[in-house]
Amino acid sequence: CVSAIQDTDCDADDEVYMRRSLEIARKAVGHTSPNPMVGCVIVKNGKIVGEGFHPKAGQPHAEVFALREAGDLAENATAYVSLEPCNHHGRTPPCTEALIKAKVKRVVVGMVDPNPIVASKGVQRLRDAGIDVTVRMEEDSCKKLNEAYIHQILTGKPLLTLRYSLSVNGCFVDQVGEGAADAGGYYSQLLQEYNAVLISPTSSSSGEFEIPASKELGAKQPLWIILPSPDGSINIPRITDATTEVVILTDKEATVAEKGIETVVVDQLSLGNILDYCKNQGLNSVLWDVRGELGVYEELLKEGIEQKLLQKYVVEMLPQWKESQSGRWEAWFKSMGESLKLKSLQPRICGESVILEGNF
Ligand code: AOF
Ligand code: ZN
Repeated sequence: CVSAIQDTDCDADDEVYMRRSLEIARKAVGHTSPNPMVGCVIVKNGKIVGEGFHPKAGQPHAEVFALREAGDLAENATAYVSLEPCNHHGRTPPCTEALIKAKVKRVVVGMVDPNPIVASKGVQRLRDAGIDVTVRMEEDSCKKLNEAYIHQILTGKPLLTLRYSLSVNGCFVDQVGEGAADAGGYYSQLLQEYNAVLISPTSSSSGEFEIPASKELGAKQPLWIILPSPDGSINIPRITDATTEVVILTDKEATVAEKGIETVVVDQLSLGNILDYCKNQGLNSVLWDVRGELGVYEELLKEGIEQKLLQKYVVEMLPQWKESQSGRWEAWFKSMGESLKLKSLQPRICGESVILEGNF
């Protein structure tokens, strides 16, 4: 670990407690946007005396819950926080002041908050108050946890991930890994993590496209954003759960007063406009869930790659053989330019599928 200003002695247990902070921060996965996920652990004489995580924007920060639980035991204790404590009045008061008031002796910070209102000022405030501060503990894991928040703060746009499925002979398929193969699998996990899902059912697939019910996903549902299909028609998937949030985003004057689904009309259905809409809804991350042929979205994909609006991909290869159709993906790839280099391939197996994830 490294101190921002000077090296500070690090305890071997520091990493253990920081990993615990990350573990509890993750309890709020999918719920905190536009805020980050943050966990805090307070340790006194080698024992955890308080823990907390930030549950939702507008609610208290992780440090507040952990200090509440620790009570008087926070005095002379060490606080581990996965993100730099804030030093500003936002929806909630500054955590630096709460830590100072509780008389903690040391604060170990996972990563500096890239939010310009905070950006090292929290660390400075704690040091000015005589608190020993260590920064960048398990920093890579802290950054990974909040990659969508960091991306949104630094670029002003939500993080966008492209998802699609392929057969073993390299053709696009409509399905995602299903049933037992996907039990607790990668797709449900994506729906937990992402704040919104972009879908564009075709008229032939809309009846088969069912939005999973909340109970299958745990407490959390992303916002489902329905885009017109490439032929311009707007097709509504089956929605079995009345609590599912769904919106239709279109550039045609709203002809769809579909089953009471909210319809938002934008000037032009560019990826930039779609992401701006998501950002204005306070969303940090968006999953573009493509079923079937990717090539039909050529314009949006070009924009996504050229304007650097697409950050990540998740590709699933299913144990299926599919007759190849026109518009095969090689043609699409050529149109994107062969120089497109993909990074950080992380293959894994989920049920019967192979999942490839990486960055554009
Ligand atoms: C922390 N601990 O648990 C979180 C922090 O509007 P507010 O008051 O919720 O402030 C939001 C900002 O505070 C957010 O953009 C980020 O910079 C920081 N989040 N800070 O000390 C926390 N969630
Ligand atoms: Zn705070």
